[in-house]
Formats: sequence, structure tokens, C-alpha cells
Amino acid sequence: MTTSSSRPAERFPVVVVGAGPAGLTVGCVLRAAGVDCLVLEAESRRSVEQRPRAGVIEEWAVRGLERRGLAGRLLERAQRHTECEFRFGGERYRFRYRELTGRHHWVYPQHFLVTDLVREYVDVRGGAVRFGVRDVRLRGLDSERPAVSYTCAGTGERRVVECAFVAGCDGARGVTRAAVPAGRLRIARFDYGIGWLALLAEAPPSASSVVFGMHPRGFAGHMQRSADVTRYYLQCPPGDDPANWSHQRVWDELRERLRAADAPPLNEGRLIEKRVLDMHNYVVEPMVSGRLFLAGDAAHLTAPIAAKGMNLALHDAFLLADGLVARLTRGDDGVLNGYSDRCLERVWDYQEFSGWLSEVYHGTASGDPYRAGGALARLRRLFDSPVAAAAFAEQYLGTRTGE
Ligand code: RFL
Repeated sequence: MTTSSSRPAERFPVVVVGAGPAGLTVGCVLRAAGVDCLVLEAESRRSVEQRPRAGVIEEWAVRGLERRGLAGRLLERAQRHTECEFRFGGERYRFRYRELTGRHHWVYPQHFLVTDLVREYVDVRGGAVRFGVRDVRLRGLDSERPAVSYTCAGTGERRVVECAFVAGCDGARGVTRAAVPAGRLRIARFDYGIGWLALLAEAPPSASSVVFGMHPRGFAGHMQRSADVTRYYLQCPPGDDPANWSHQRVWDELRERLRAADAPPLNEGRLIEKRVLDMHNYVVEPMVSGRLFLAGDAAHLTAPIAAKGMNLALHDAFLLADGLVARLTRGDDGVLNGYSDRCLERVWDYQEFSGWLSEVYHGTASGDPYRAGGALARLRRLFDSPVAAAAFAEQYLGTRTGE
């Protein structure tokens, strides 16, 4: 590889690009198995530890983290959720999935998990990481010794790392996927044509569970994050400007769309995050090219409609890390060979569920009476058909397949 670096190339068996939930989990598992790796992250440690995003973690994912010694603080601090609530037609309908299945959800803010994983990888397991890197480039992915180069934060020096495998865990806007030669990957995309105003309010939760509000003005969601921070969503036009949503307008819309008989009033608070997310999905197939293995949002995006993205990132990370450990410590290629197919099975299952749920959330406000009628039929079925309720619970909780 040609480079302006005067230093000789470093060597690590694995280079992980991206210190999100996927990359850090891979790094922690490799370190525990005695496999050296280098994590390259574009942002600072402080920035990744403070980036609020997901909150809902499925039970199997927490068990997977626990088995790998990564769930200690999560189990101490996360909330256990046993039901969710749908509001439509001015009424409240509680869906008690714990009673139906014996299973629950965990709620733990993603940046708490990332903070725990950074601490475990760097401070406890002594893993190597470079924060603030720029211009990461991949070469030789089809050879036995790929190389990753990057520019160091601060010094601006260009460095090269040779490795046996690259884990592309750099999220939806990363660079690893783009390093694959044209024509190797198929990217399936779906755009819902819907926006969500994602809000974080400095206010205690206003209900004891997740609440989904289906209203002719648009979907609204309420999700606990911690004792004094609550996430809310408001359906809005895609590409809408958050500046169009004043404090007053946000709270008026939330109150209207989440209004229901006997519902407690919303706890209003300062809005500490306000951004518009355009709801779209993609799936990259296969998730492997040569010595590059994609994981998490780098390989597939699921709009936060069904709260599945981080769960999928963890599922990929468990399989990828186990596969790399088997290959690098025992010469066993079995898990790595099946990696893409096994991940994609769960990815497509969750993608399909997101589409189904999107129609439930957004059909009422579509302006199309046919879609609105169908959405209402789906909702009613959840509460008057035990078979439909069981099927929904299975997909909502992600319990169909194990880790
Ligand atoms: P991440 O978390 O995006 O991490 C990727 C990391 O790579 C870094 N990076 C680079 N590093 C080096 N060089 C480059 N060129 C780089 N480019 C990027 C980034 O800085 C970052 O640190 O991907 P990962 O690990 O795959 O994890 C995916 C999850 O973050 C994502 O799926 C979830 O946040 C989605 N999601 C939810 N998922 C759930 O399972 N449950 C939820 O409740 C849930 N809620 C949400 C969500 C996503 C949201 N947003 C913001 C889209 C709520 C929201 C609002």
C-alpha cells in the first residue's frame, strides 16, 4: 500500500472500524478470547459516550451480553418492561406481553451501554482504540493481508495497519461498505415517505410503559429513557425542519395525539434533542466481501419504528466475534462462513415486522380511508384475537429465534 506514513505498518489480527454497540461488542469479545484488535473511531470518546439514540433492548440480546461478561451495569440500572400501551379512538389499550409470553423488554439508553462497553474494552480488557481518526481507507480486502489506513487526530499523521480481518461496524454513514468493489453487494432499500420528529425531553416519563398513539394528525410515541429523561416521537413530513416545531407546538401535538380517556397528563419539560428522521430501511447482501465483514447499521438500517436496529447490531456482533475467535484461535471457519446468512435471517424478519408496524402507526393519518380502516383492523385484532396477540408479542420481543 502506498502511503505518506514514515512509520512501519502496525499489525493486528482484526481492525474494527467504528466504536458503536456493534464494534465495541466485537472488540470486547475478541479481547476476552486473547485476540488482539484495534478499534478505529471517527468521534472522540466523550462524544460516543454522550450520543443518545436507542433505548429498547430485547431480552435475548441482554442475555447475550451477560454471557460475554458485558451486562453487569446494565442489569443493575436498566428498567424491565412488561407491557406497552396503544392509544387510538380516544381510548387506552394495554398490551401485557409478559402475561402472554413470560418475556420482557429492557430499557437502557444506548449511550449508557456504549459507555459501559468502552470502559470494558479499554480500561478493563486493555483493548487498543484510536478515537478521532479521519479518512479511514481499506485496501486488499480480497488478499490474506488487508490494510487499513487512517489519519490520526491531533498530529495529522497517516498510519497503516495490516490485519487478517476487518470488521466494518461504522454505521449507516461509514466508509467500509463503500470499499467493496462495485457489483459485489446488492442493496435493497425501502423508503416509508414519512418523517419522525425525534425528541428528548428533560421530563420524567408520563406513563409506566411505552405508549404508541395512533391519531388522524399522525403517530406519536412515548418512551422512557431514565427517571428524568423521556423520548417522544411525532410523525411529521419527511425532511421537515425541526425549527418548525416550537416548544409550544411540540407539547400541544403530543397532548392531542396521546390524548385518551383516563390517561395521566404529560409531564412537560425542556426539549434537549429535536431532530427529524426520515424513515427508511436498507439491507446489504451479502454482509461479507473478502476479508471485510459488515455488522450493524453498516449492513442494514431499520428505521426506529420497531426499535430493532441496536438489537440487530448486537446479534451481528455476537456472531461475528464468535466467528473471528473460532477462526483465529482454532482455525475453524464454520461460523464465519455462515455469518451473513444467519444474520440476514433475523434482519429480514425484523424488516418485515417494521413494515407491518409502520402501517399500524401511520395508516390512520395516511389520508386514505382504506389504509386507515386496515390499520384499525390490525389494532383491534391485537386485542380480540389471542392468536394475533401471541404473533405480535413474538415479533415485538424478537423471541422467534434465539441468539
Ligand atoms: P453506530 O451506533 O452508528 O456506530 C457506528 C460508529 O462508527 C463511527 N464511524 C466511523 N468510525 C471511523 N471511521 C469512519 N469513517 C466512521 N464513520 C462512522 C461512528 O462515529 C459510530 O461511533 O452503529 P452500530 O454499532 O451498528 O449500532 C447501530 C445502532 O446505533 C442503531 O441501530 C440504533 O441506534 C437504532 N435505534 C434503536 N435501535 C434499537 O434496537 N432500539 C431502539 O430503541 C432504537 N431507538 C434508534 C432508536 C436510532 C435512532 N436514531 C438516531 C436513528 C432511536 C433513534 C432516535
